[in-house]
Amino acid sequence: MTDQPVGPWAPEDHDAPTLDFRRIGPSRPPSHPLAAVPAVAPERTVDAFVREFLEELNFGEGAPLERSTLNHQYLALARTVRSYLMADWLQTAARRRAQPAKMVGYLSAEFLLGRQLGNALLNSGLTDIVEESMDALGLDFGLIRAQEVEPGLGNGGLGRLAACFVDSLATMDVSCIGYGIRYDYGIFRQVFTPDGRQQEAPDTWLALGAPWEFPNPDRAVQVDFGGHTEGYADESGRPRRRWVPAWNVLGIPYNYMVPGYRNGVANTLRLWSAEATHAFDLQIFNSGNYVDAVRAQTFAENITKVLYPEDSTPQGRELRLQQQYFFVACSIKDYLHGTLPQGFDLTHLPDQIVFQLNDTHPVIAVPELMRLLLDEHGMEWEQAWEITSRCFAYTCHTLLPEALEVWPTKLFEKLLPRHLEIIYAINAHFLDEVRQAFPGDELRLGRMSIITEYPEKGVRMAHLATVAATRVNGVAELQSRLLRDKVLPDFAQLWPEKFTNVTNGVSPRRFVCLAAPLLRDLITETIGDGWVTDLDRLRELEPYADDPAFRARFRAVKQSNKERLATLARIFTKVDLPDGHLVDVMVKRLHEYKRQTLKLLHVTSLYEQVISGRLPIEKVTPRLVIFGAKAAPGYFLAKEIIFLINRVAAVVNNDPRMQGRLVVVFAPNYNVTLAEKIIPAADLSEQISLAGKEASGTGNMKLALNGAVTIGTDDGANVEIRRFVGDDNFFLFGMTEPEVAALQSHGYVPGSYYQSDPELHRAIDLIASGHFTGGDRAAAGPVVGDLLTNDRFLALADFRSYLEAQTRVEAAYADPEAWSRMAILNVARCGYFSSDRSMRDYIDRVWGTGVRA
Ligand code: 26Q
Repeated sequence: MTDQPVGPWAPEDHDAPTLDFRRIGPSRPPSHPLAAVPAVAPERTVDAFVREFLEELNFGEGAPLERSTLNHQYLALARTVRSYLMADWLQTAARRRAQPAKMVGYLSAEFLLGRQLGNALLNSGLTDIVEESMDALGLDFGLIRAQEVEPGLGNGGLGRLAACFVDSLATMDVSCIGYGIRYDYGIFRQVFTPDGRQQEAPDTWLALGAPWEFPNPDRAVQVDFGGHTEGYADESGRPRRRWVPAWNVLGIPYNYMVPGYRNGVANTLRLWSAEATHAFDLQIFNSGNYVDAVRAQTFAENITKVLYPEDSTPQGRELRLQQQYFFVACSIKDYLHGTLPQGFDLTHLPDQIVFQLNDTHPVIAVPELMRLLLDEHGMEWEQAWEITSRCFAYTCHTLLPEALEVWPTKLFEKLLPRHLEIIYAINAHFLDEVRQAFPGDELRLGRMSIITEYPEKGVRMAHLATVAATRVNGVAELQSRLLRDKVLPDFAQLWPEKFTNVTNGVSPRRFVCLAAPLLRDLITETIGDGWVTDLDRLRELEPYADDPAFRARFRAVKQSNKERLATLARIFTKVDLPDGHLVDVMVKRLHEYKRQTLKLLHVTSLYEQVISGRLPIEKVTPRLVIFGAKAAPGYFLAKEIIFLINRVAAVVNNDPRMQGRLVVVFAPNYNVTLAEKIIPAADLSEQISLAGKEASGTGNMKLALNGAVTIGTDDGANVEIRRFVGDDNFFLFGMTEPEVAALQSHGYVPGSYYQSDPELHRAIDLIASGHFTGGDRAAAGPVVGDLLTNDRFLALADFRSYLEAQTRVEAAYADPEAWSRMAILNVARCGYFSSDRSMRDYIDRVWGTGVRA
């Protein structure tokens, strides 16, 4: 058995035991008085909390306090906190049932949640009680919370954005359910080999227990795959089509609470896990081939086994398409059968729900909803399309053409034959509309078609999404404009009103309150605490930028955050961070377009200038450069770049001529947990992608909100950050997007920059000489070779401008008062970048009337 389970069996082949899923309650009125008491949270006192905690520890974990492990303590604490949130969750659900409003179904293949305990404590306001309780029990709260392994169910920006958005919707009391995938293994754990190469280890986030999830096997959903389609005549003799699937799996929902910030609200995040259906059990007994049958079980469970670690370069893998259909089919069925009232008239569906498509990953939801309406509810095409085309909105997170998903039709044919038929029919109707709007324009039809013929026949998921969606949005102003004018211009001409922008945002709860409690306290002592849910109020800090006393306190906070990071680095990576250095941070996925190599060239150049005697070491601004980045395991060049950064770090850090004034650290396994430690310590934020390539960026927002000043290109949301903070408080460099386009249209020759800029020449030569690779020139070959002959993202063209901007940074940093002023103004002026504001924009521009904030 390779890629098909043993079988075949159709769903109707077996008699699954009939379970009774009706919500029936007690069979007669309860006589006990307690039955009439609604669920209330336990008392919010230390005594009550200690009692609840010990009960969880003793009777939940089976561990007496004095024999309990840290993990027992963590699990018991998590469950105790969870029980305090439970009343909010039940009440929110009951309230939403009683007063239905249009709901948001946020469909995302990734939710990069980060640790849950701190967030639950912050939002419920229980932090102090818990600290006191643990203290009273002689337990170390810091150690206990460090036990938690974050659910790394996402790659990077897109997954974290989904987590920030559901946080904001709960805080704003908007009715929302997040739908996604419960991967057994999230994003890989990154370790470095002794010579500095990335190695991937499995992320076993479930191994020590998952106290935040509520499995709900009695709400399992069946998902079909494969088989064929056929025509038949229905009772009234109308010709219809139906899907005869070959195999199926079960989707088990796992629910997570999404608490709002101190507002008594808890929404739901529902992640799906694949299990074998009962067909597999029968197979075990009937086939006589027990071993094959058990392997079939594994086959089903493979679907949600692992998160694909590629971000931005999708590969046409069958399992990935299975994942996408699996979670989307589960979610739509769950919504229609589990959330909508029984007997609901589906013609009104668009008044009840809007499914937000987080990139193209969940776009199969479109043909799936069509299939349900056509094949299972017997609707005619026009009516089904009328409904479907009002239920979806699509967010595009990229500008790289190679990042747009195209699925080979032969894969669709094999896995989802009925969906492919429906996609063809959607395309035929759509192309008719294009023909009417632009008669005789055959080329346009080819450009716009949902089906492409080259390099092989495939389904362009972004086109399908755009055709079906009521709104298509980019994630920052520049990207939304380029999306409209360069990526999907034909669609924008046909439907200009569909296209809009919603600039990304980040949760101030997680990235300020949780990550930087000292900054939170300083802000709150200065302007009150209203800013936490109304981030524009950070503006009230502006006058304090000119107050020397406030600046001194701000610097003290930064210094503590640096010391906290140093402590962590000492414990976990056995690295001693220097004290008093400018902390220069570049944390994000590793990708050529983000240009970690440009930063590497900067570091190399500084070092080269010192060791060749052209730059006196006393003139070098003491600087700690922190990198954090995972490379997709199959992305060769990205992994070579990591290796080279690590080699350069090893040499630079240990060269006595540098006197410790330039220190380079590559923090392994950058994730949300680490972001929360690194970002608050940053002075300088590196946002140096090639203009026109980074859709938005969100790390740029987190860093600015934490008082790091940006050195950046005119790209993504940097454009808006600079507009808000002002030119004086932002180090701009590099070509603009039109300049990039012009240079590329003339034929970019990286070698010419190497030849004409001596500083660049020397830096590259030093790397190429093998200086950093123990004399091994070949080890530096891939990166150097690519830069000199290809340099797809024009790092060499922006090098000079970048170096000059770094010189301006150094001059500015030499004046602590002026620097603090810039940093404070960054905090004060970045309130716009709250994900609460993003959510208001989605409500106003995308989700339309009915979604209530
Ligand atoms: C698709 C198909 C197959 C395998 C993997 C994928 C895949 C997975 C993840 C494709 C893309 C991603 C992630 C993309 C992403 O994180 N994009 C970033 O989204 C952020 C939030 O909008 C932006 O701020 C970033 O600019 C953008 O790069």
